[in-house]
Formats: sequence, structure tokens, C-alpha cells
Amino acid sequence: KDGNDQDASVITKTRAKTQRPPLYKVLLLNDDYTPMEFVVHILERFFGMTHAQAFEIMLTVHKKGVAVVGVFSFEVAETKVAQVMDFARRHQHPLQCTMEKE
Ligand code: NFA
Repeated sequence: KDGNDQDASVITKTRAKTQRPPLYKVLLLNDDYTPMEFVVHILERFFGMTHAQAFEIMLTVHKKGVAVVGVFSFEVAETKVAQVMDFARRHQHPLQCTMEKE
């Protein structure tokens, strides 16, 4: 549509929609085995949270089963998930981290 009048009585206006890149939520899942302090450490180390913020989010995951720990571009979200999964695996904890489109 070009914004010109299409006939004597119809006016079509063009409005450019701002393009936003899709965002991805990074989710942390509860389990029965990963130590609470390990989860707190992960949130501080990979998500830049203070100890108090990290403790709060860890408790939310523990109580509710899952929480969003951050929202990022696809590439950054993918990297965060990989860092968390690798760190958990190396320490032999079953902690799970996933991403989903917002
Ligand atoms: N539920 C775990 C425990 O009681 C703690 C935990 C919190 C694990 C958040 C995973 C995510 N040790």
C-alpha cells in the first residue's frame, strides 16, 4: 500500500511497523538433587545477578518448578543455556536449563 488514495472514497495509510528481533526466555528447571548454593552460583556467574537476586530466583524455581532467569536474543540465550548445561554437567548435577521463544 502506498498511501495514495485508491479511489474517490478510500484512503489507505501506510504505517511502518518497527521491526524487533524475536526474544527468547531462558528457563531454569527444578530437580531434587542440585544443591541450592550451586544454583545460586550459576545465577550469579552467568546471569550477573547479585547474591540476593540469585537466591530469590533459585527459591522460585525450587518452589514453582521453573522460572525465567533472563530474556535475550537467540544467540545470547543459546550461549547461556550451553554455559549452564556444561557447568552443571561438569559438576555432575542434573540441573536443566532451556529456552523458548517469548
Ligand atoms: N530443589 C533443589 C534442592 O532442594 C534446589 C534447586 C533449586 C534445584 C532450583 C534446581 C533449581 N536441593
